[in-house]
Amino acid sequence: MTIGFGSTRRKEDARFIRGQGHYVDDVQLPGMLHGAVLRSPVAHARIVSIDTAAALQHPKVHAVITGADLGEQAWMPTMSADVQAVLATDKVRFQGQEVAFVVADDGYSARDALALIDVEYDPLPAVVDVRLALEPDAPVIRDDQPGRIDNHIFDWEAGDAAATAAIFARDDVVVIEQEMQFPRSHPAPMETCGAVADFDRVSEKLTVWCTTQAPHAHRTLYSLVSGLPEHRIRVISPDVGGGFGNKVPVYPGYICAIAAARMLGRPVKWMEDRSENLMSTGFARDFVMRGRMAATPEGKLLAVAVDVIADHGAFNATAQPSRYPAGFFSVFTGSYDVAAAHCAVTGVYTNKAPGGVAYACSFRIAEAVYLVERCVDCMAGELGLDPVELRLANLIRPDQFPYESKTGWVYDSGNYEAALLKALEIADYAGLRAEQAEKRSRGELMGIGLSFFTEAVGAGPRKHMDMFGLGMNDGAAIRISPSGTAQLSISVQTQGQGHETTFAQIVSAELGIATDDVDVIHGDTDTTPYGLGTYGSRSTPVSGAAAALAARKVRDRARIVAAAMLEVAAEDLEWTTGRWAVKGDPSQGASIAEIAVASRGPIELPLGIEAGLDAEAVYDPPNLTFPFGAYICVVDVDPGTAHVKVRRFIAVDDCGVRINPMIVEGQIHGGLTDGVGMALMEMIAFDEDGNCLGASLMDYLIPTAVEVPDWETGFTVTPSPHHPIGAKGIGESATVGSPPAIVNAICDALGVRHIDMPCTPSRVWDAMRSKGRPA
Ligand code: MCN
Ligand code: CUM
Repeated sequence: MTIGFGSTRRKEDARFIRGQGHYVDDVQLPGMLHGAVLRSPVAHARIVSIDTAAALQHPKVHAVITGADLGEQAWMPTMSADVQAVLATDKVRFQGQEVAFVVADDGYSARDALALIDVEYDPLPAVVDVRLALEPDAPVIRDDQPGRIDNHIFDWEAGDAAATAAIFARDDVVVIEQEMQFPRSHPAPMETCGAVADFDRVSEKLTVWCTTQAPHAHRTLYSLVSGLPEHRIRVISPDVGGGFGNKVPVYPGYICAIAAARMLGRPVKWMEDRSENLMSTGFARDFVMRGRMAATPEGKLLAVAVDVIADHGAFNATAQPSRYPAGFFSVFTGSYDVAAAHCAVTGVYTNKAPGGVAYACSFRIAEAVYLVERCVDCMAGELGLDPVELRLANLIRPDQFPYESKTGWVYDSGNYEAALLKALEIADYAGLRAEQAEKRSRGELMGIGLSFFTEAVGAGPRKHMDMFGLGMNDGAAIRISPSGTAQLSISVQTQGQGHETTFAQIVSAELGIATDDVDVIHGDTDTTPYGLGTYGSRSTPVSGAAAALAARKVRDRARIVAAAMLEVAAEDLEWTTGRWAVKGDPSQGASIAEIAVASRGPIELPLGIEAGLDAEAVYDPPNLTFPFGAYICVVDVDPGTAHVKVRRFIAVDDCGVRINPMIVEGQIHGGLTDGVGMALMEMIAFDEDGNCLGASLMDYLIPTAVEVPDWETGFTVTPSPHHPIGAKGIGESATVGSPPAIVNAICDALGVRHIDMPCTPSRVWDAMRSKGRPA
């Protein structure tokens, strides 16, 4: 029996390792039909006509739905104040865009019938390069918007432009400038996206099983799109085979399944295949950044500035809740105490799939950390300082917390130097530099790279964010059975993070009952309290806080009941894990289980006290939590093939109080692996006509166990001062923090200033050639 925090085994694995997980594609309903999406083969074209007659003749086809059939519902609102086509009516705007939806008896027939739909396209030139998209003669992609004459979406800035410019203008500062790209990448979860929609014509209730990280938020959007009242929509997110941000947005396929189920009066299932997922669903990153940094010649960082061109694809469907069009990018001053900072971000339409935040990004912090950590290394090179030395001299000091950044974020707590020193010690940094010097003398290319990151997770305070005007609070409800076991329902949705275990541990720690005696209910809007879902590593910071607060309410109620049981005043009782006992006489007391039965049993409860111990809480976060970490990467570059081997990777993370250190470790291992993918191999590439070149996992490479080292991890614990249990999020830290460490290591190995991700052998080869290698 285990109680409270610690590395207990994951409850959910009992079903997963037996193959008993239950995913959307496992849902089978009587009379269920199957849908398939016809997608555009071209990136940009006017639709002249769509002829569905032959497809409708297919003996197993029940319906062929086009944008015209959807009427007003052919467009849906996005989370970034834009609209997105559910099914294209006027034009197609990216390769893979949804054009029609076929419903048939089975999935094979539905896909066969797609080939029978005859669409006449009038091709238009495609806009692929985001830098050319703003040229005056660029074709206008979003001519559905009245009066639009270009591809510009937004300009957004943060920080103090004048103060920053004044520092750059000083003649006693050293300035570096570096252009860099964070390429378009893909979360590529194991399970692709899909939905089963079922509409009961009698009760007018819609049930949607769907691959979503945010069931309640999706319900709100389905209500907006379908016109059905929210209480008549039930969204069930069963087991989800990985999300990584891919399953935050609402996709046209979901809406089509819902529309078809309502039209036909039968359940409709839609599951996309791997290529569809890679071509059309929410991408990540795609930032072209020009960073500048100013420092004194002695190495005091003074200012950082960045201009960004953000490629948002054909619709601005960035699924993030902040009031800022570039999400949390304005944390780009990172972990350093600078005097001034400024960023300017321009969002642009191109003929590519929509998206923008996904892949464990913390809403653009991945881009922000990459920018600042690459700039710090460029500056170290410029000043002739060791990158460790420059960082140690400029990290925010422990006595500066809570620290207000130059762009207005208030970092809750931190002890940065301790984390960095710990990483240096695990790595034996001095030893590594000695080894490198020796290898260099033999012509071997070994590199050592550092990064230090600060994350901002737990969206979030109303000051900075909302979703469709809804504040980002999350509920938790606890029901205590008469025998003292508990069911906790939560609004967030696990996709592999282990919530069934860690949320049970939170209740267990608060009430002193065994983790096995707490079951977690999630992923069903009919049985869980409202809340906005799992992304931006917000489950622990927000929903975890709600669970702890609900448990504390249970404890408070238990105290009153215990006082009645023991015939003492409530104030005379004290809590020792699991029990209310009389102060000074611990033998006189009652456990939660004893109190639970008494609360429904024969004793007389004080006036106004309800039977049972059930309680609910809603948590409205006063601030984000700011986890951080220090990473060190060691690479060897093969001088003959330019292949990069990540030989060692040391990660010291601080996410405050850790509920389940084993799960935290697992999150870090996964995130570091993502980082290797992004740094070395992942990129969604397009040819000049806008054809997606990475529509299969043969072309879009993701890392495997072969490409990654045995991770070496360490930790420090700096609790969050405002979180009920002092925990900060961890789910995205390693993905956000690791890419710059790897690129910094490669640059260090080659002696070059910069190389863009992904650092493929051909790019590394070119960089080697620029340094006169091979000799
Ligand atoms: N945890 C803990 N102690 C802490 C912080 C977290 O024990 N101090 C535990 C949590 O209780 C939870 C897990 O670690 O079980 C991750 O918690 P948290 O940091 O709150 O993140 P979320 O649960 O909100 O997960 C979201 C995050 C995001 S945004 C992406 S993207 C990502 C990630 O999680 N997607 C994942 N990790 C993933 N891991 C898996 N297996 N699959 C995904 O799709
Ligand atoms: Cu940015 S990917 Mo996660 O927030 O689901």
